[in-house]
Amino acid sequence: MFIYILDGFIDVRELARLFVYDPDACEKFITKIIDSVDIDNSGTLNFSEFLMLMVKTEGLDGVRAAFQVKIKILVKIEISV
Ligand SMILES: [Ca+2]
Repeated sequence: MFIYILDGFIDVRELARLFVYDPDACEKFITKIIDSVDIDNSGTLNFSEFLMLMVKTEGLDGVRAAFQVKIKILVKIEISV
């Protein structure tokens, strides 16, 4: 599999295309991401490690916003029951 980088950059679509044609590359990429926050070296993410990953990728404000949306959904579900 070859990727032709004409402009010197890889965008999301090109990276996604690589992963469609090369699932092993996708798995290696995701493994590196998980390993970067897998503190107990379990190969899986517990909730604390997942939060660290979210903070790394979304920042504290992004995590806060994600949980606020979740809380609003839960409140709506609870009110509607
Ligand atoms: Ca872990």
